[in-house]
Order: sequence, then C-alpha cells, then structure tokens
Amino acid sequence: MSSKFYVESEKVQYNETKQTILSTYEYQSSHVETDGERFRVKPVNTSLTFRTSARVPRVGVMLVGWGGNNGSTITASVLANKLGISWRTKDGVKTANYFGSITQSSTTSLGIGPDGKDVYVPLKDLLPMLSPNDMEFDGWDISSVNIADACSRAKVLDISIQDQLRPYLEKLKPRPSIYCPDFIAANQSDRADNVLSGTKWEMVTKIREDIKDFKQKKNLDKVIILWTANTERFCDVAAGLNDTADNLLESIKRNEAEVSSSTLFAVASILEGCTYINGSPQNTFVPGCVELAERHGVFLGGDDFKSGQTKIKSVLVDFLVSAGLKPTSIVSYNHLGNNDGKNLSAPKQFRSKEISKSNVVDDMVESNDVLYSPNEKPDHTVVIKYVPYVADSKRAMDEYTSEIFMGGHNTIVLHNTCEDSLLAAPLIIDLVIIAELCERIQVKTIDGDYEQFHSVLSILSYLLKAPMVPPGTPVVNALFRQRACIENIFRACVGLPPLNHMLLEHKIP
Ligand code: NAI
Ligand code: DG6
Repeated sequence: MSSKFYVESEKVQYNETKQTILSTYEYQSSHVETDGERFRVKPVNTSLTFRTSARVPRVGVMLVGWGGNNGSTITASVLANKLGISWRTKDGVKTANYFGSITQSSTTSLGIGPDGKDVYVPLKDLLPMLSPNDMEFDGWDISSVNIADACSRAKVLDISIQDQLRPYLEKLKPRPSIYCPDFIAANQSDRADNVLSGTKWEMVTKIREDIKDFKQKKNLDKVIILWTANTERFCDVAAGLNDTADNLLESIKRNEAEVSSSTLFAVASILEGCTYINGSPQNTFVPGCVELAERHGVFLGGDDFKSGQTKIKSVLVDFLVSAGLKPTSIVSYNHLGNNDGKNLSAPKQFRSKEISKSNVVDDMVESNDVLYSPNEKPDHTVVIKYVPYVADSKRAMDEYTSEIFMGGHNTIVLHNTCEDSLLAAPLIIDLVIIAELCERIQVKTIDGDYEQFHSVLSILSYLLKAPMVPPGTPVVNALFRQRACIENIFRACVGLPPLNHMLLEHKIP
C-alpha cells in the first residue's frame, strides 16, 4: 500500500493484506434547539469508523455526448498527459497538464512541519485515488464524427496538440445514442446521424449491452457514466409517470414520450450498477430515478458542471454576505459561440440553464437574517446569447451591487474571457475520481454495520452548479465550504482532524 505519507496513531490501521485503511474518528458537531426565546446548543460527539479500500481499480469512463466540446477535449487532454506531449506556441513550449482539476493540481496541508510552516501534498495523495492517465474512455454521441474530427469541430485545443493526437483519436468513434429530439433544441437535428432505433426499453437494453461490452473489452473493474451531452429541457414530473422507481420503469416499457434520453441513460447505468453523473442542468434525476439508484445502491451526482461564472459567484457572494455587506442585485451576462451556446439559444433549453445558474446564492442569503428579512433575495438575472464567431471562448460579464455602511452602494463588475471547455473538462476527471473513491469508502457508527454514503453523492457539490443532495438535507453553495467538505471527509478516512485554521500552536505562548 504505497503512499506519500502514513499517519502514526492508534486510531489508524493500515491492513496490507486486505488493502484497507481503518480510521476511528470522533465527528464533532452541535445540535441547536429553541424555546422561542433562546437557543440551546449541545455539542455532540459521534464515534465513527471509516474503512477505505486502498486498491485502486481499473476504471472506464463512458461519456454521453463524447463527440462534444467537453467530451472530445477531455479525451484528447488525458491522452496528451498520458503520452507526455508538448507543443510549440508563440509564447514558448507548453506541456500537457491537469490545471483546473482539484484532485491533480491543488494541494492540502498535512499539518505543521518542524519549521512551523504547513506541509502540503497534492489532494490526490491524501488517499489512494485513480489517476486520470489510467482512465479508459468510451461513449455515445448522436453525431458519428470520430474524436479527432470532434476536436477539430470544437476548436478548443491548439492545432499542434490535435495534429499529434490525430492518429490515436481518429480510431475513437462514439457509439450510436438514444435521441429524443423533443428534449434538445431543434437546431441540433443536423448532427444527429448516429442514433439508435427501437422502443425506449430496447434502447436502454442496448446501452446496457454497450456498458458490458466496454467493460469486458478493456478488462475493467468498473465503469462510471457521465452525461456531457446537450442540455435538455426539463421533463414533467408526475404521479404514475416517474414518481417512483417502478412507475419510471413501467413508463419506459410503455415507451412514454416524457422520459428523456438522459433519464434513460441514468436508468441503464443504475441497472448496470454504475455511478451516473449529470454534467448538464436538466432534471434527469426524477424521483423514480433516485429511488431506483437507492434500491440498487448506486451513486448519482448532479447537476450541471460548475466552471467559471458560478464558481466566482459562489465565492464573491459568500465573501460579501460574510463581510456583512448586502448583495441586492446580481446580473450575469454570457455570450458564447460553441454548440452548447447554439443549443441554449432555444428557450426551453435556456430555461434549464437559467434555473441552474440562478439558485446558487440561496444558502448564503438565507444564512444571514441581519441583512435579509425572511423570503428576501437579491434581484438575480441570467442572460445567455449565442454569438458563433467567439466559438468556445465564452465571455461572462457580471455586475454585483451591494448595500454597504450607512446607505452606501458598492458595485463590482467582472469580465471573464475563457475557453469554456478548458474549464469544464478537468471537472469531468475530478467528478469521476471522487465518485470512484466514494465507492471504496464505508463508514459505521459504534454499533452499526459498515455502509456506503447515501446514493446521492452531495460531496460532489464543489464541482456542480445545482448540487443534488439526499432528500431533506441542506444544499451548500458556498464554494469553500464545499471544498472543505471534500478535504475533511478524505482527511477523516486517514484519521486526520478537519482543517480548522485556528493555528493555536502559533498563538498560545
Ligand atoms: P456540445 O454541444 O459541444 O456537446 C454535446 C454533445 O452531445 C454533442 O456532440 C451532441 O451531438 C451530443 N448529444 C446531444 N444529445 C445526445 C444524446 N441524446 N446522446 C448522446 N449524445 C448527444 O456541448 P459541451 O460544450 O461539450 O457541453 C456539454 C454539456 O455540458 C452541455 O449541456 C453544457 O450546458 C454543459 N456544461 C458545459 C460547460 C462548459 O463550460 N463547457 C459548463 C457547464 C455545463
Ligand atoms: C452559457 O453560460 C453556457 C453554459 O453552458 C455555461 O458556460 C456553463 O454552464 C458554465 O457556467 P458557469 O456559470 O459554471 O461558468
């Protein structure tokens, strides 16, 4: 069990034979009650044991929308890293990297070293994690274009990278996919030349065969499926249609029109025991789908990759509200010219994205009743325009107006220009790596049995705009709280305390 560090404590056991790490952990929280006048706060200690399998399996990733900008970019970029390629640009020679991935390119402190300074390691070294270079890629697309041509169509990666990778990428061809045209924009129909036929149940069965085929051909231990296809419109949620697992399965067998492609993929994935992650904003995870995942003990993660504008929003609003300033108006404007922008130029698909981009400050606003009265929210407007010329180079402009001391106003304006898919693609590997690791973590209370996390993997919230959480549990949008959740859960698995930033060792004489 090789690792960059080990923890010396009677509460942590490394079992070389079983390849497990056992960590006995005191989870400290506090419970609050009120009699209407005062709060009564009780500190609570819960003894837990985390058991993590340290054997990193062979993992395959199947992307729905493999030939899109994100799908082709991540496949090419992982290969570029695997091959260690470099390329000349006008600014000098560049080499492949994983910038933008928190597991690969961000660090965490193990503790304080002899010189009194923090000792940092990459987040990927905290526990045995899958390396992106070891991921096998496959997937589906309604467009038959191979991944080399898909990269060229996407216009994201430098041409010299594309030229070096072409011999490998042109052999990768997306599998025919499920196409329910009513769910995505009509302007996508001209690329739909690679589609399955048959009833919805027959197509689910075919997708399941594809998953088995990939697993067997590449000799994989497990497969994770991720939707990075077009944003769909929201589907109806109704009793008898998709409100329970059985009703959803029956609706698919009846070939019900209102079951979307993304939900069909999720069902196929769950029935194959594969974690399914939704990188787009639509309501794929109807209640019946969540129930089906719980029934099969399969993880779900969603919704909608959180790349640029929303990440900044969830930092900036957290800063403003926690500084005691009152954001009163947030206006977020975007224009972009890639195929995502083209699809989002249709009203129903835009509406899905508008919903996912709009709910991202709610928890921060609700946390502060000094600034906001009940049900009061800042004005929050989201605009997206399709401008083909700018292609994948998205422009995001934001204006934040806040009320400050003694009736004053503060307006902050941001302008961000960036290749959208170069921000989104690294999120795909983090989502896969963290979800896969969660499949190897079990936890138990003193007298309970080992159990997995809840099927709805809220630990992925940092990477997703509209985080899905287990029913009845709070949604956290503040970015650094989301990051701390990932870091501290991983630390708990190796018996390290949560990072509290008190640095008392430097404050107490
Ligand atoms: P894209 O339009 O380039 O790629 C989507 C691909 O999905 C296309 O190749 C299309 O042919 C394919 N497709 C559509 N319906 C399909 C189906 N039923 N089965 C299989 N393939 C299907 O879009 P891009 O930029 O790659 O984004 C993908 C998704 O990720 C979009 O929903 C987008 O809103 C979302 N997203 C993208 C972000 C970014 O920064 N690029 C950030 C956040 C979310
Ligand atoms: C227009 O905003 C296109 C969208 O697909 C976004 O680029 C994408 O959802 C990323 O949004 P954000 O807010 O995470 O930067």
